[in-house]
Amino acid sequence: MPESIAFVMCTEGGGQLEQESLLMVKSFREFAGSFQYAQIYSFQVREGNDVSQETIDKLTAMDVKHQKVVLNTKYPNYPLANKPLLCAYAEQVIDADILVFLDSDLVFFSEPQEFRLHPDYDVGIRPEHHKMIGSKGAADPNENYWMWLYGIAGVKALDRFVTTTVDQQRIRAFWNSGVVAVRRKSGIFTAWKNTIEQLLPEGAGITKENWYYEQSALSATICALTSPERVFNFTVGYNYPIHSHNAMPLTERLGSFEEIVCIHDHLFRPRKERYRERTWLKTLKWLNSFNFSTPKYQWLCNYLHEHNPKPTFVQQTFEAVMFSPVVKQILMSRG
Ligand SMILES: [Mn+2]
Repeated sequence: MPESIAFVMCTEGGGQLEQESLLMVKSFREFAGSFQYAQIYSFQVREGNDVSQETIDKLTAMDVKHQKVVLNTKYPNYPLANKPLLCAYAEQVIDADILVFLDSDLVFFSEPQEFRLHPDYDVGIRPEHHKMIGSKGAADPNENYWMWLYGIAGVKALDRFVTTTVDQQRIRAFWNSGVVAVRRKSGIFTAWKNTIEQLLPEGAGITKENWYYEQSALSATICALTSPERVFNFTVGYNYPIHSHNAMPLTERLGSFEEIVCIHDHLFRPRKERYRERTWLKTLKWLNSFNFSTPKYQWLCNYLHEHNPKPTFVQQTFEAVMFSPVVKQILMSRG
């Protein structure tokens, strides 16, 4: 019998997350092939920022089971804790062999076959895109943090490294938590919760220092619970950092949405300067060596056009200049 698989996501109101969740699910139901009808669970895990009834109705219409379960009581001002707390809960209550956590800011374009983890693997994941707080080893300024974290998570073997997908740095295993598949019985999600609860003092708010705790805690937890050969590295089309497409080495770059399984980016995030071009349009218009004429590219553009405010006159004028072939050429060649 094939192993059962369920998908888990987090939805909150009060920002872009609702819109992101709706697009993610819409694209999943449209393009995820044999997973198209798979069970998707959405949770709101903090008080406040309730998901609107309109969004709940839309999620329900797409066969998503949405629930409010207040799990994040210790860190009401640290939204990133939602993820490990929710994943641990899902691991306890959802009866499936494989659980896949999906960030809301993903868009799917084809069947994510690699989510069906081979029995040889306990977890499927992608390396982080950029080094950021990562450590290259003993001489790295971030090394102290990782040694402290390893002590908390119980990491014994210190020889686990990955190469970041965009800036290509060899660093201590640091994976991106936007797309994570786990074999439920391995207990990785529950252990992740334990790690973050030891790392983060109750009541902590988000700071520059603790911004990556959630993701590094997952990485250390995976290192503590698995041997290297039990971790499956998803191929490049998974969790594709579309905003960094132009900065990626050619070996990691893909040329169209037809080749990509899912992209990862905040396409609904507004720019601070509202008179400037729209974020999503800039992301999608400036992709180097990318096929803009495929049906999937059109599908995404149409969806975003429809679900974003109409451009103001100033934006429209600005965009006409920014995205004109000549200006685009000049700006893109400067990176
Ligand atoms: Mn994300």
